[in-house]
Amino acid sequence: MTHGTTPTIVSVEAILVDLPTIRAHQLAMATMQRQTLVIVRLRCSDGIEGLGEATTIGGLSYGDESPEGIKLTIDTYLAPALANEDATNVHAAMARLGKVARGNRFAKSALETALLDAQAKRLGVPLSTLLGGAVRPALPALWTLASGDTTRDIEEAERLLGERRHDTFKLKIGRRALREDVAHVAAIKRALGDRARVTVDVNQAWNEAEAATGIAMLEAAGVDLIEQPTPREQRTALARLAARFVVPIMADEAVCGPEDAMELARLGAADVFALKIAKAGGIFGMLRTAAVGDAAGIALYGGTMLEGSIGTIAAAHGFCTLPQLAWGTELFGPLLLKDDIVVERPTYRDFMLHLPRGPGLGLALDEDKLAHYRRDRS
Ligand code: MUC
Ligand code: MG
Repeated sequence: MTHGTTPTIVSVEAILVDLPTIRAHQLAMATMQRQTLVIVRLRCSDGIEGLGEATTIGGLSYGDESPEGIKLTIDTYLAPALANEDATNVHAAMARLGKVARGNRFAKSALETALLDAQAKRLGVPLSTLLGGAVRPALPALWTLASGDTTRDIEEAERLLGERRHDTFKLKIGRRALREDVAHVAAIKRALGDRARVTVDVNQAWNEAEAATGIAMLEAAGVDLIEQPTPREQRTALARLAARFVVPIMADEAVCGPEDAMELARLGAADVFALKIAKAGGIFGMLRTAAVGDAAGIALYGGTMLEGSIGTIAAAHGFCTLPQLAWGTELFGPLLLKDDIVVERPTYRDFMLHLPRGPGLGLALDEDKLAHYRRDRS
């Protein structure tokens, strides 16, 4: 409930935006030729507008929420619940959304970002300041090699190393036969040597026996980190693999919020947690997940759903406040997109993503680009 001149939420718009990628991006579960962003514009009675983003990978092939479903959920259930509510109280607004909708973490994350962006703009501070302050002004950001071709991936890595843009490369495997995948990774690691770290993401594609074989070979090839080798539900399999190998095992799909983090920590199922604001239902859920990881002595990593600039910078404001972030981030989403819908694209230099310094997210929409790329353009 609101009092006196407290700014209220006037409207919430969810917009589907289709952006082309710079090249095909091949993952175990999908090949992306474009990315669909769900952009949220939250307008307040004091004229302030907050932006948010919910983005997933390959329709419904990665998570439980699709872009179209996220828009429907926001339009039908979440936006009406926020109408005329206090725009300055993010926790109260999110609690209200928790009452009208279970789950739907991606949609809720976009709305939480928009509320935080608006409130930080209102206070005239960067979003990270509203969260308590950044402990690092920039974040290490890796790049994912996923063209589907080993030679092309090596050329891409060499170019990005030369430009001092990325010095860690994540390879998406689990799509081809295990030995083919391992040969691909080993060839890239051999070519890059000690000049770059190489990690792999299997996106749940292996069973436990395949994973045991694959991880042994990847460890021998010098791979630095193995992400989500087995299905997310199979936590004890992940625990056995984590106990068996020296190379760190990272949970991604298996760890969404703090409850998952507790259970994985109890089982000793992961050495590293991949944090994502979308999986956790927002920045605050991500911070709570991180706190469980901290308490359990689990290293942290800033993950992505391959969001565009708005979702990426929202995550960056959260990640830069974490006490530890031992494995850096993969916040390269905007670089995978050919074009953008913000006026000033995020800055990547010296292997880092540098945070904008303006109030809120520090981003402004490019209205012409938005009009051009929105799915419902007339
Ligand atoms: C994932 O599963 O980690 C992150 C980078 C990338 O290429 O895909 C993702 C999603
Ligand atoms: Mg992953």
